Amino acid sequence: MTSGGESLKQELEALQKEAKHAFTQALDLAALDQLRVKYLGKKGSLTEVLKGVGKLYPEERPVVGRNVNEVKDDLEGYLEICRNVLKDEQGLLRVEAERIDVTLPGRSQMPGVRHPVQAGLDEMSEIFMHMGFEVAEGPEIEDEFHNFDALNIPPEHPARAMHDTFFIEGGDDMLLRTHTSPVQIRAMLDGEPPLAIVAPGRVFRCDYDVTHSPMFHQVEVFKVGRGVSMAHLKGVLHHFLNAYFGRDLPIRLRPSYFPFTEPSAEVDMGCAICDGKGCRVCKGSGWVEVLGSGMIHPNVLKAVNIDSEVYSGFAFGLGVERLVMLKHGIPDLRLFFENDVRFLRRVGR
Ligand code: 2U9
Repeated sequence: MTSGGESLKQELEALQKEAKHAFTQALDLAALDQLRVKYLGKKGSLTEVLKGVGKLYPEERPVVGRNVNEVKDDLEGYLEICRNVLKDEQGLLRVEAERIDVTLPGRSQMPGVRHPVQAGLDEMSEIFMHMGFEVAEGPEIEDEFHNFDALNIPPEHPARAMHDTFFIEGGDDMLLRTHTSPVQIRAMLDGEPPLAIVAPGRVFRCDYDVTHSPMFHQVEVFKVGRGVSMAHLKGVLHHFLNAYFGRDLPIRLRPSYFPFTEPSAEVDMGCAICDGKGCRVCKGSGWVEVLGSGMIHPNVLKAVNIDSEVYSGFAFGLGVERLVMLKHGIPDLRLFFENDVRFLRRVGR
């Protein structure tokens, strides 16, 4: 072999050694690929060597040319091995980085609770549903007929004054319902007696002090049928209050007046806080007022086309916040609307 062929061979060997060493030093696949381009690419070192082959004597060319191809094959094989090693390494690094410690304690969930008022509404509705009452709901924006006229509330009644009721501006006779009674009116207009309905929901009045909120919740109940009497009213009330307060507390009815019932009665319950002995809540009397009730006024039945000579009905209404306060000993109505989670969690469910 001529000195030209010999030196090309040596150059080739040096290149092979250098490239292999460089391949093993590559830290990642991208770096390795750059080295592939540098040594084996179209403009790479090996191509440069190949150019030198053309300058050799013709008889030397095939030998050295074969040498070049052998080195190329060898380097490509070596490159593949280095590539696989890097791939394995990176896989292991990823597994390591993404390792999950299954022995760590889980992140605790903080499930919410129903708002105490909603819990009260649901509990109360459920008790009436067990007694066979059907739940009915209606619009919170009402007209004067369903909210007042049909309920025998005359135009001069103070509840109809601007400062007692939220009227809708430009709404022509529309207002935020002041009680859930319009739901009962709609139920009686839609159905035929016998009817037994419980109407839970949100109501609005222009009232704001320690014991009144402009928005509060009511549950109203009525039953209309043949021969419905005050005895049925008292029986239902007694069962309801026992079930809600979870114990047998006495009740008493005191004569009262509401436009939509005649006769009307306010209902007192033996004080659940002191068991009737007398305390701050019952102002020493042993009794607390819990709701209003009565027999549905004949004028109300007339307004919904029910013949009061054939049918009669009882009705009562209660303030949900007030009853929830009595049951849980909550001292201030405003706690319901401040949304302090410590309060909500204690009383809500
Ligand atoms: C119809 C006929 C009669 C429902 C009644 C009361 C008495 C009553 C108050 C309790 C506390 C309202 O939330 S509160 O301020 N309710 O005193 N409610 S009788 O009488 C009706 C309802 C519907 C058709």
